[in-house]
Amino acid sequence: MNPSRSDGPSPKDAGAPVGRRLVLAMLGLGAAGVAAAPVLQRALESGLGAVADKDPTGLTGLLPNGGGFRYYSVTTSVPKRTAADYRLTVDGLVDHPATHTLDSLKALPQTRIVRDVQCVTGWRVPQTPFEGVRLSTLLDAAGVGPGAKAVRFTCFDGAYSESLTLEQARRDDVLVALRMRDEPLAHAHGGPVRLYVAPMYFYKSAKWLSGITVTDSVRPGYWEELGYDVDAWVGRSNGRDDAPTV
Ligand SMILES: Nc1nc2c(c(=O)[nH]1)N[C@H]1C(S)=C(S)[C@@H](COP(=O)(O)O)O[C@H]1N2
Ligand SMILES: [Mo]
Repeated sequence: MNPSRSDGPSPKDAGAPVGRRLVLAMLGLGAAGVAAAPVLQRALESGLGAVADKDPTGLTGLLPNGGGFRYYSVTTSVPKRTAADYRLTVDGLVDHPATHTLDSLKALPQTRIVRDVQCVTGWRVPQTPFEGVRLSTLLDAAGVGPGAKAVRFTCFDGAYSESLTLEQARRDDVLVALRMRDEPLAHAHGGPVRLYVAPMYFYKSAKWLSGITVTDSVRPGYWEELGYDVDAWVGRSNGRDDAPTV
């Protein structure tokens, strides 16, 4: 890990220099980033949390998340949801609003996709399997109403949000994912259920998914309010070839 490199996801990284210095100092104490990660995690959950709440510094992106992934959360802590208490609501401009449980999602047809994961800050994890229910399946079951143009996603971290146009949301490679790397989706990766938008930068893949709302226009998501592109296609240069060429 190179602590001098600023690879947090936020355009507002410069906003909290004290917090960043403190964390970089802590990272320097560990023999490696991996050793420092629990220290950083504890700091984020206690004192430093005041600085990192909503993580405007992108500090959580310095945390390794295994297998080449970085851990991202815009909140300092996220509640755990199990099969017993997980719920996913589908509402908005639909004929049949629905509430899904983990078991009801598991009972639907599952699709497995293996693609590269690409964070907009530069890191990339090749050929990562994700598996779950096509978002289009849930939208069709709910019956998308007239005037619907977009889909908004909300999360049980209480802060993150994302959006897609209806056309994007209906793509075959957009999943409500229950599994990653052929295992149940771990909490750190947004489990038990996250969105997985294969052809776009990973910030589109909202973790800890709790709400799908069909809307009449695209409402920019959390990072998009802070300057990220709403249309987050990963370019052909990154080895994907199915994004629109417009
Ligand atoms: N709820 C939520 N989802 C999120 C984020 C987040 O901060 N909160 N960060 C996004 C970004 S920028 C990335 S790169 C990935 C990171 O996923 P990972 O923690 O599984 O590596 O989650 C995306 N989804
Ligand atoms: Mo990211």
